[in-house]
Amino acid sequence: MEEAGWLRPVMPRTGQPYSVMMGNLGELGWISDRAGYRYAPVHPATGQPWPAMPPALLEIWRDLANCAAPPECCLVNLYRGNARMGLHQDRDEREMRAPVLSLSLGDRALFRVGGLERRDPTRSFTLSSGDVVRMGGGARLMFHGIDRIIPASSTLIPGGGRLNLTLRRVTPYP
Ligand code: MD3
Ligand code: FE
Repeated sequence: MEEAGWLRPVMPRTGQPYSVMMGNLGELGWISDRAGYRYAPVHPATGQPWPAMPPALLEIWRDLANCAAPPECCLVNLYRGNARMGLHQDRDEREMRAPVLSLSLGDRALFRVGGLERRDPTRSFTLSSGDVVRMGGGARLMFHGIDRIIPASSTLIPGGGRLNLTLRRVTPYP
């Protein structure tokens, strides 16, 4: 993951930094800057392509995604300390028939899922190391977020924290 080039993106317009560090693997990486959110084939700071998608991740997608096309992006989020992710939808992908598959590693997280509207009621779950979440079909556009990480709840990651790997298909397939 070192080559994935950790960056702490900033939010569109405000330039407010995220508390999560991000990196990408695969053909396309998800990035956020003052101009907006988008998928880009190269790292914004270095201009270099993202590292290739590891075969092990393609295999997990093949086994669990139930999708006719391979993923193009693995967004890697690193949560340390008080990092969190506000309630949002994943809607920058152009292929909404494909699910989003998320793998959790390291410290446990309090995960919140709502409905298709921001104001819908939410439910909370704990995500533990090794958990895989598949959001497809009617769940693909549900609002979701990470309220907090439970510190030192795993020893998997050197230095502590939580890694979330999110596999996504971005471009339409036939
Ligand atoms: C529910 N990541 O990168 S993963 C993200 O743990 C993101 O880092 C969180 O939300 C994390 O966009 C949550 C679980 C997840 C991923 C995608 C979803 C839940 C989802 C898409 C729709 C609904
Ligand atoms: Fe998300």
